[in-house]
Amino acid sequence: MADNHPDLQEEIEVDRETRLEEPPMYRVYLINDDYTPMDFVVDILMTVFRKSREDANAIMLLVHNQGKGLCGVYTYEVAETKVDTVHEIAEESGYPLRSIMERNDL
Ligand code: TYC
Repeated sequence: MADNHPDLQEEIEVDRETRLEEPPMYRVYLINDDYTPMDFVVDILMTVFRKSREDANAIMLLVHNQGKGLCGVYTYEVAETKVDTVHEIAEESGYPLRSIMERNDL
């Protein structure tokens, strides 16, 4: 496919070289549930994901209405720590709030 398109081939090669320097990035999402209070989710977004109250509120409503919502994009270790921190704080408080991470280029 790319064999017939020199520009595309070049882009793919440049992309491969770029990947050697840039680590893969991971999208971290919050998942909706019926039990975690909205205020608790807003607090998580402000403390764990460093969002303003306004952004935190908008993301919380998006998750509530659409099932999941993007909280940030991070390197693997940082993303994993965010997910673990959400689960630890939620469990401590007795809420079923879940967070997931997905590789950004998949
Ligand atoms: N759906 C929850 C409620 O109505 C609020 C909520 C939002 C829960 C986002 C989880 O990730 C979540 N209390």
